[in-house]
Amino acid sequence: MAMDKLERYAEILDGAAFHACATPQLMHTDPELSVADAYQIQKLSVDCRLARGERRIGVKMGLTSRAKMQQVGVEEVVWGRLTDAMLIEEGTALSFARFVHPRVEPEVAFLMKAPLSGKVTAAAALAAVEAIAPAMEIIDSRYENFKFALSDVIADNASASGLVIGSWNDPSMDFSNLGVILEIDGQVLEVGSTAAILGHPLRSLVAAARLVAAAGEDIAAGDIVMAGGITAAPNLAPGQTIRTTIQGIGAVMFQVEV
Ligand code: OOG
Ligand code: MG
Repeated sequence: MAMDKLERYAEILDGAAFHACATPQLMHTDPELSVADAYQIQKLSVDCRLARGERRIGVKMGLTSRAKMQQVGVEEVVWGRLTDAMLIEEGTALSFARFVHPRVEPEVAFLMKAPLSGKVTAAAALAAVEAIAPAMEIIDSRYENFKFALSDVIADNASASGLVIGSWNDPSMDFSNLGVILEIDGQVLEVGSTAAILGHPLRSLVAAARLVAAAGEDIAAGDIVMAGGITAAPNLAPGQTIRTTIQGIGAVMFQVEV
């Protein structure tokens, strides 16, 4: 696809995120939009954020669990880019107005102490991890009705919008199969296990190293890597208090302003 068209799509998606205003799916006008073009659009749209002064802080993996794939009807693992503007301080109240139609996902976050790139083993991936934390991602598709196909969601930076990270833990514990609870206003809405993430959250990190390298970039020391949603993602609404608890590694919470 010609560069000017990729740039135009990137600007449309960046504008939709910036103004919290939904836009039609790219694949409605361009049914042939390839995955490679979609990742180019993603990069160009995140470049718009960087040009406004945002800083890259890591990457997110998406659609790494059955529950997530089934919820959105896309059966491929995807990745996206995270910036500091997406970071939400634990325990803070966030304004609903900055989102189009946000959803929340219980996740595991990795903090990297060494770079990771290309085809790596799970042991090598683990050796590059400084710490793991319970986390939540706020996803907010920029497409109307939260509907998209594979290339759409890739171009839209895998719906990346916000992330909240709890306390960091030593990664030497076995975190392959920890119980996960997502509560909204004290009611348990979703339960799951870290094993829902490709069988083991480390597999998501292995996949991240490969996919990010394929795009000519690296996971760096100090980066955050979000491993992907463990359960289906419920809708957020004003006034809610959201908490995710992961067995053995702690809890993380935030509120949505009334
Ligand atoms: C795509 C992003 C999915 C995850 O953790 O699976 C994702 C979406 O559902 O909008 O972030
Ligand atoms: Mg996610």
